[in-house]
Amino acid sequence: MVFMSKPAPEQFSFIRNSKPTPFFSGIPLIDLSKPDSMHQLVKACEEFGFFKVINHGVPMEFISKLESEAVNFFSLPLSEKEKVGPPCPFGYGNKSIGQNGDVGWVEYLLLNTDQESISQRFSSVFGDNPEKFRCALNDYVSAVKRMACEILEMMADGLKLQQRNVFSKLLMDEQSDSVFRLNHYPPCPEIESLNGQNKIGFGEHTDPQIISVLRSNNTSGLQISLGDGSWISVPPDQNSFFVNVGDSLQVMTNGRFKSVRHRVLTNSMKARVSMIYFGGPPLSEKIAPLPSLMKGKESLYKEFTWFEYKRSAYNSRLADNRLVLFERI
Ligand code: GA4
Repeated sequence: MVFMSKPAPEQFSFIRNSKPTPFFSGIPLIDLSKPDSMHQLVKACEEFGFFKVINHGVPMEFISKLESEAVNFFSLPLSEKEKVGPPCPFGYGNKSIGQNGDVGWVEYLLLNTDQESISQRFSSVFGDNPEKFRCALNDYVSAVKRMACEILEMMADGLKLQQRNVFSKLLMDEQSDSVFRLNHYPPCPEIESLNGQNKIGFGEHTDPQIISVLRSNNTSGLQISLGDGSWISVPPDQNSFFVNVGDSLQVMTNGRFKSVRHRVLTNSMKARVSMIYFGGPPLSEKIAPLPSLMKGKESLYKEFTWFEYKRSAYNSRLADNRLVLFERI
């Protein structure tokens, strides 16, 4: 049983949707066991900034252990969960997203990927065995990070970059500013009574980091924007991962890869649980288009450090276009 206090309905956004958006069958599928999929990977990042990954090498055991830890946590009474909130910047959050007034039909845990801080802060809610949660998180994050680095290296190969670790080294750096997020979207039964309008679980946005790797249970909800105002629903697949290009990778590729706008709609029947690794660079890292990708073209962006971009992003509203401030006019 999950406890969420009833929110005021007028706080939430709705999507006018007389017919449910059909599932889109054209989402690029990348088989990591095939080295030649690097070209498909580049095409997917150019066209959608989004793709699905199979044969990913992350043990199913790691995935199910962390999922069950997450489900246990979200099943605790609200008062218990709030002991590890608010998420400033890490911890439990409920409906409120970020610091600037965004809300969604979601509760979540935001964590840094530095394992030390986790065990101390979470011992109160993980009872006599906070180690179990810490281990599940550590196994999962290490395996997903490895996969993210492999994908980034395949991208570099596909882009014919000399240094195949040009992107992955930013995640591998000890100072990498990566974030991990566990989301729980409780079923939202009011859906029926709102004339076909869906309540927003997590509002539309792009991710500021380099790459995001998402795994969810088999409940639908994720949608990606095609950039022309239309949204497509991503069929859930609990055995695969979904990968997004983030704003920083869009900048490093001088706009060739697209940071995809995405959102999550609520489901009337089933809870959705997702876990997302956001791979970010060290705070002091300078982010700018790679010279070899400019091919005589002008840089579309001003150079910035990840610290500067992150500060600006965290001062923005979820749906804002955060890169505009860093575009060259
Ligand atoms: C989007 C990607 C990640 O979930 C996140 C989010 C962060 C938060 O939830 O605190 C932000 C959002 C995300 C971008 C704009 C700001 C900051 C909420 C928000 C309104 C953890 C991140 O790094 O940026």
